[in-house]
Amino acid sequence: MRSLPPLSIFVFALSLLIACSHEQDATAGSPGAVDVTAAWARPSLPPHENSAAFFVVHNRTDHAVQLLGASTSRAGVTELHHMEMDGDRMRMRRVPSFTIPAHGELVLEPGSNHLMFFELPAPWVDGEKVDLHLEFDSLPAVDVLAEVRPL
Ligand SMILES: [Cu+2]
Repeated sequence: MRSLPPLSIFVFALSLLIACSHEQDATAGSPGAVDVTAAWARPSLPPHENSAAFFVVHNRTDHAVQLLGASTSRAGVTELHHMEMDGDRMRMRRVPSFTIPAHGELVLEPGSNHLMFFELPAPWVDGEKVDLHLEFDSLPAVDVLAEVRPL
């Protein structure tokens, strides 16, 4: 039986390392029961500096999952918001959680569900990335990076 030459062991180890670091690609979220994709945020707007973030949560489990809360190092306050038409006005309200159905997805997008940020220590500008920490009821938290771009 032939043993592997050291180089191929090295290449194999390297490919494992690359696979692992790829899985930790923050913009794609952690692989597993819940995936977060397409995360982005709008630039903050003066004079009341605030912002909003949007993404899609995919639930790969057999049970409904609740998104209970979120935070970022870039804002003092993060809230879950829902926006809807009230007559001819758009109205925004805070909600305690979002539900991601079993084998379903939750879409956060402008004019609907979103994360809302207040008390920003510095403006959020086009092209930078903002860290988001998402907490779920029955699963480990997920960290993603949201790219800031215009609405
Ligand atoms: Cu809002």
